[in-house]
Amino acid sequence: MNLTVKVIVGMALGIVVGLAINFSGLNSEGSFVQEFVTGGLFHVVGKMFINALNMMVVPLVLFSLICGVCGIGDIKLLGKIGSKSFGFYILTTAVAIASAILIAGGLGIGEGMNASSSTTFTGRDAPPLSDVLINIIPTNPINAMAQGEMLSIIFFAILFGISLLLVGKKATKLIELIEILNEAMMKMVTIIMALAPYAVFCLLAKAMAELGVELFTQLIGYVLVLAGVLLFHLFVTLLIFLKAFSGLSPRIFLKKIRNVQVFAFSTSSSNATIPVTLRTVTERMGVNNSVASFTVPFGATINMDGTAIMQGVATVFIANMYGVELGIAGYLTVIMMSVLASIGTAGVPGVGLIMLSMVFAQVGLPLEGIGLILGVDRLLDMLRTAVNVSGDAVVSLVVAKSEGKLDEDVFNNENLENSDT
Ligand code: DAS
Repeated sequence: MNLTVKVIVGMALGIVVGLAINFSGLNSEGSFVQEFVTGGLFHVVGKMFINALNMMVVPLVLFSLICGVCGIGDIKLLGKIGSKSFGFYILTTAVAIASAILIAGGLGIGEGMNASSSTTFTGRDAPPLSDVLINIIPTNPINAMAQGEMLSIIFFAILFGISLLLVGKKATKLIELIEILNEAMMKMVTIIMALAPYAVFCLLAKAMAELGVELFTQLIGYVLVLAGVLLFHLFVTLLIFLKAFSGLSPRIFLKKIRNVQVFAFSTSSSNATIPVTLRTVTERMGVNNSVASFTVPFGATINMDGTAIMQGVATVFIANMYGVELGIAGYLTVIMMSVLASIGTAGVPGVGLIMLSMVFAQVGLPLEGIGLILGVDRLLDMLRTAVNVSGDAVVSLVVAKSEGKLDEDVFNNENLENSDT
């Protein structure tokens, strides 16, 4: 049984057991069930899993980002193609998360639950944006890593990666070592995510026992709003962006990108989809390999519109659930953190959730809130990964067109089948 199915089973069992405990009244304050089951076993297992996710944030971002920057290969590549694709990737991700926060905030998902009344979490005020910007540059990078100050870690990792590129050939061995460390971190994520079904069961059973059927309906609202914003970004925002910046046909794009989206959906991994994305944008869409060979792997590392959308919707949902008032400054911090988090997020299953704990920590939201959405995250990871890779393909087309490296006859040839299909 693959992990996705196991997580769905864990989620379903957790909901059923939690609601049964809630309806039976067994979870009353001081009862055996409340003391040793929901507040005991389920709380401990769930908390240990959330800690394990949080444990991965610093090493994953540090090594993934240094590898992403060093993967550029040649500092000169950071020239026109590099800066254009970086700019477009950041733009689409920022638009993605801003639309997510506006739509989710406008719909008020998670409001009225006041989960903090049955738990001990209280949000802390988000730091002023000026402090956030000043603290991007760490006075002590090691201390920043020890304290989990992610903006400082991201700044240091990008600067360190660029510095390694400037060192040149002498740095090859160190870059190879960091690539190995990055691969080890992703294997560690895979090990941790293998425990997700059990953690999902415990976290959802505890939450449902405490908050009852209303949490269930709130979770359905979260899933529907998140799926809606993801589809809005995929079929509206990205297509408007494609038409506006390249003049290419959105209809033909959607027809040709479908096999890539299906592969990304089934693997939940942008990295695993790179070969399929590369073949599709070059063979079926006419992007010259000199552009695609940079923009596609670069996008798989730093561009995650779907992940940023999840982080925006989840932040609104959990802030409302726990009655934490983030305010404009708080949400601007969330937008910046999510854009930066998506830069530091490797394209493997479940990392978006790990980065979410970084966003929550930055604005003072309770990490335990992740436990409420963990159960449905695996399913949503499939959809948001399909959105991530679609964004990579759109920016590859826009950059290739602007560089005169797009064969439009190939793009417009609707009969061109791909070796993948
Ligand atoms: N599954 C990640 C990817 O490969 C995205 C995520 O976890 O949010 O893009």
